[in-house]
Amino acid sequence: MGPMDLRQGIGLRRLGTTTDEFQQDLLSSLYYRRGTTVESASAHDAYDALALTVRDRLADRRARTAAAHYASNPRWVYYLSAEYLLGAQLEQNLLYSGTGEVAAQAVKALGRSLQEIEDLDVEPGLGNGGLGRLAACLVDSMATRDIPAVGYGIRYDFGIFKQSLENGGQAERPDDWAFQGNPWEFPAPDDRQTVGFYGHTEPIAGSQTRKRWVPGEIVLGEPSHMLVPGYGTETVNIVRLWRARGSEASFDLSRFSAGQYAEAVQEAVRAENISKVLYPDDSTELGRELRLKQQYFLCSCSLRDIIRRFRLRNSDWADFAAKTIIQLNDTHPTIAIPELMRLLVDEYELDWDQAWSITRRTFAYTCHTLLPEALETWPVHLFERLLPRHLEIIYLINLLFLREVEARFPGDNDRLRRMSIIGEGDERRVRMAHLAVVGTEAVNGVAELHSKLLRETVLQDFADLWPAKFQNVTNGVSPRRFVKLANPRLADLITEGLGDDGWLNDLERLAELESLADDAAFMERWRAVKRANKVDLAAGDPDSLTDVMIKRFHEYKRQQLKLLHVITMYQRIRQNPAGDWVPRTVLFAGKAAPAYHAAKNIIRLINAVGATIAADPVVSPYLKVVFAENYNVTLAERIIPAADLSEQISLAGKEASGTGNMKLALNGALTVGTLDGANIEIRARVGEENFFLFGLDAYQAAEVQIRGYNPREHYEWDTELKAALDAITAGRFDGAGRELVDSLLGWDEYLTLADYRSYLDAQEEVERAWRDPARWTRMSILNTAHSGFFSSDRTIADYAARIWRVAPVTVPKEDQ
Ligand code: GL4
Repeated sequence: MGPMDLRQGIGLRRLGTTTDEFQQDLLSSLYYRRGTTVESASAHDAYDALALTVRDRLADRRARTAAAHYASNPRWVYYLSAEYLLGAQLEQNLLYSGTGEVAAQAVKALGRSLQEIEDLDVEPGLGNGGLGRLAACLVDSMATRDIPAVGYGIRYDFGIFKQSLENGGQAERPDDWAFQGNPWEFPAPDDRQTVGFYGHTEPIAGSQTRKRWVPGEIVLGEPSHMLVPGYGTETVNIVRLWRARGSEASFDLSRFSAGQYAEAVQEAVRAENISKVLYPDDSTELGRELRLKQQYFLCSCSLRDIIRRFRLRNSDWADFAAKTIIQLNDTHPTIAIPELMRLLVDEYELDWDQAWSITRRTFAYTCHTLLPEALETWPVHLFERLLPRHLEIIYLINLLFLREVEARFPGDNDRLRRMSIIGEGDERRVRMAHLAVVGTEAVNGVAELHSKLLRETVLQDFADLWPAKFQNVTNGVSPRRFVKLANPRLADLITEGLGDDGWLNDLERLAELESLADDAAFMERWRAVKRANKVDLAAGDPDSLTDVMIKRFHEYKRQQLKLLHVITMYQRIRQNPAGDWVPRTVLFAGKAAPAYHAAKNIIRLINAVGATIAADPVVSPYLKVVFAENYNVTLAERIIPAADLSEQISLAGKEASGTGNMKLALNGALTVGTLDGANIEIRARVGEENFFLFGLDAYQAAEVQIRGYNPREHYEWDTELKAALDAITAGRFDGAGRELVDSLLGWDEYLTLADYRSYLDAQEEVERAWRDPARWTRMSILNTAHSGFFSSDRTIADYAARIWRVAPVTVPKEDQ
């Protein structure tokens, strides 16, 4: 039986493609799977019935994909990530299954509009920010590029918290995202895994390297998967998410019978806490024990699943690395390296050298940061207690590794100390980034500058030792989600301009728009699209310059710099109300980690400044500050199409890449930015005349810090800067922001004041361009035209060719 016969082989009918057939299936889903009728169906019944009906349209492609992959026994890509920000599923799956139009007709039978039903879609917020959304774009592009792949992650009960404003400050509520159930998910209890924690190790007679680990706690990992369809292809891959459960033995029936109800379930509760909640920190590391438990839980479950899958088709461990590549999304899943060693050596009885050779060829590591506070380290004593066997394995890996270093650089003890996997400070700590570099075949940064700085700074010693191991793979974004779904008006205009929609999976074709950048009729329509998107967003006057800064709140990203600009604009307008001011709507959105007080203070100040301006009849006609609550993928999809100006103003050398910068440029926003992360590559492609550059570059910034930076000099010298800071200190904005001023004048870690004047100059250039609509529109079209490189399809092509060395596997069509 060929793969195309899967359904016929078991006598199943094919699902119809007409509206009538779709409607029949929809009503059938409602009746048989939701167990209700049209008359009594709730809105959620309608949502679920539609979701199931759409999901069914992908199930056959999934079955054919699995069969084709199985038959070709390829090298599989396993993406290990603690975070996935998948975004809303219904609209995506309607698009990827080509059922959007029939569904819009068919739902009328339920007495509801498609829009109404889509509004019920809750996005699984299983990530913090850029890193989690990147994982989602990459799995989308792996499927689109026909790469056999599985994304592994954690099915957190609670995703990233819901943010609201209370008295101008951030308040957090838990995100019970699957409260209404999740129709997109297929539970697979048969593939459940058992994971150990704590306990001790025992020697095994006759073996030097093998040990028996006797865990003190046992937890079950139950997988479920969500479908990841490719666009314009048959492939449907999966993301497999693990949820922790107590074993049967974790329920203490005797205690329950004795009326000790809380005690009876305490062990089960402890187990289930592992996948209870996503840690809400982006680019910082708190070092909590439960976090390490989450990481190990993800890695142990996933590796056992990977091995199970390998053994379905293969019998020789010598083939493992040729059939398996495991990409580590940052250091969070690095514990997979000693875990694979443990499984191979202790459980499958391979000798150490063979196991190590397999392990090193199986893993690759992507680093997503340069910030020291984001580089994970764990106290040795914590490891010893939680994962005693893994610590022994890490010690042995380290010993052998340091011997290798010693052989290359004899007598260089300083180097040994710097490179060791164990850091010997006040407290001995396991350095996960070092372990990740030592245990992998390839290490990559996520933009040119970032990869270069990794080699020159944090990982310099490792780059000296293994220069060929270090690579760059510049990030990318999915044009399906961030243009087609988010910005249908622009997508239609592009398709019309190019003659077809082939650009959706061949994004470099956007370059063909260049010839339309001076076409008056096209330019007019381009402007009309942006305006209509602004009307939809309804954040401010659609004719004002919509200036957006949307990202996590972090001092290195410098929302405070944008805010100082806003305050200066406010003061200028007040001083000269009759001036010829460019009306602006400044829109901020983003979450701050709940324990990150400095970031939360910036949110508070933004809202206080916004309120002051709104209450000022002189300034408010020209300037409006909006804080959009609860930034997530769904909100990003509304804001990005409406943006005129994209704020990418991190201190150079701090933002590894950025991906919002790509999404905004792709949607025709112009960037004001520093020479940081992928901004550099965006500017090189869209042209320096179409990008507003300012600020110190990464090397200059480092030099300023080394020479000894005094922020007060800028304050004393720059009267506008002084006036802005003094206004905050004087309590002009409801008293908010004084801690910010103290930190800016005290040390200003991210050189905000040093870049202030250059930033304001760039903003004047922005206004000059804006006053000339033809010039602005041309620049906008050229930004879109030259952003094709930033498709995550290109990113995946790079990983596939240079890191994974895998080729696509074509899934046959149904009737081939
Ligand atoms: C991040 C980087 O901060 C961000 O620049 C990058 O675009 C993203 C994806 O590579 O990864 N690293 C961490 S940690 N969070 C991020 O968003």
